[in-house]
Amino acid sequence: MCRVLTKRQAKMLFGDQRLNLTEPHVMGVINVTPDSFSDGGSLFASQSLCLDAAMERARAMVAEGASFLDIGGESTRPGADRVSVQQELDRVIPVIEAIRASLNVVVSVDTSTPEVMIAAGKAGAGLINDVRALGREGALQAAAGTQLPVCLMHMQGDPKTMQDNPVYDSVVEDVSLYFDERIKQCNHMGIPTERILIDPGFGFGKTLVHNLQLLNHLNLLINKGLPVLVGMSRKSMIGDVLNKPVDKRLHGGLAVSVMAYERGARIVRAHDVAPTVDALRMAHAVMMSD
Ligand code: 8Y4
Repeated sequence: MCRVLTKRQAKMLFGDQRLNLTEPHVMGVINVTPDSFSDGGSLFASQSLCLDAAMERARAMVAEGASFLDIGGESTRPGADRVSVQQELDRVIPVIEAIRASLNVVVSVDTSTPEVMIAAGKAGAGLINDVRALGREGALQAAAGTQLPVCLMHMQGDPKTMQDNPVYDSVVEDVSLYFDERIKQCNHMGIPTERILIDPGFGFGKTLVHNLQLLNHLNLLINKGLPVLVGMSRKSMIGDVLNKPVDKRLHGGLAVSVMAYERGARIVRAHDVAPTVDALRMAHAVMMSD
């Protein structure tokens, strides 16, 4: 059998929940940003967070088989409004608390803000998901203090300008070397490798070709022996190949999610939980046979 994670790495503790990472897991996306373009801000009523709507979506995603729910209060969309720390806390913390009070799921907090990481940890989050890979001032220390696992995502540049002509020598090699550096920094600041997941960051400072190469050669990141998370759901890499708008990208997203799983990714971040769970369960059944 070809293992992508050692036996010790196969089980990972997310707060108080232990997950078996030899099996595929789906992370459902719950945006609590009024400018979110994936849900048209439907979780909001006049700028103020509608907790009931967020909880309804959370319950549905858990029923559909999500292992994680990713709660984000700061949009990374180019040109999105900057939110204050207090605003991000106000959006995200009540949702984390409500999910923890009523649902059996790992709460992932999608944040780059040290204060939010700390508050989310206290509210019961089980994973810190940072698209800036703990790059903000104080983020490494804050994440280390929570004792939670962290997902380090690769991004070239910043959300405002990252898609203006991104260039790499070799995108796969560059991303791989970036993680080696970040993992060293994390270890130095008290985050052990056993608590780190990595994510190539599809669409974050990458052209279509960069995204396709990263997926095709995902093995090179898998080889580091750390759990790999991927997020391609509804992204432009699907839209650009299929020439379809954001609401018609599900089937393309399922195809690339299965490809990522087959190459060794174990957590798939997705908006459409039920179909993604089915696709990965089917792929898993095939891969377990011999
Ligand atoms: C339609 C809907 C088109 C959403 C694009 C998008 C990732 C992530 C995001 C990812 C990890 C997004 C927070 C971008 N993407 N975290 N976050 N990995 N770990 N765009 O790929 O969903 S937000």
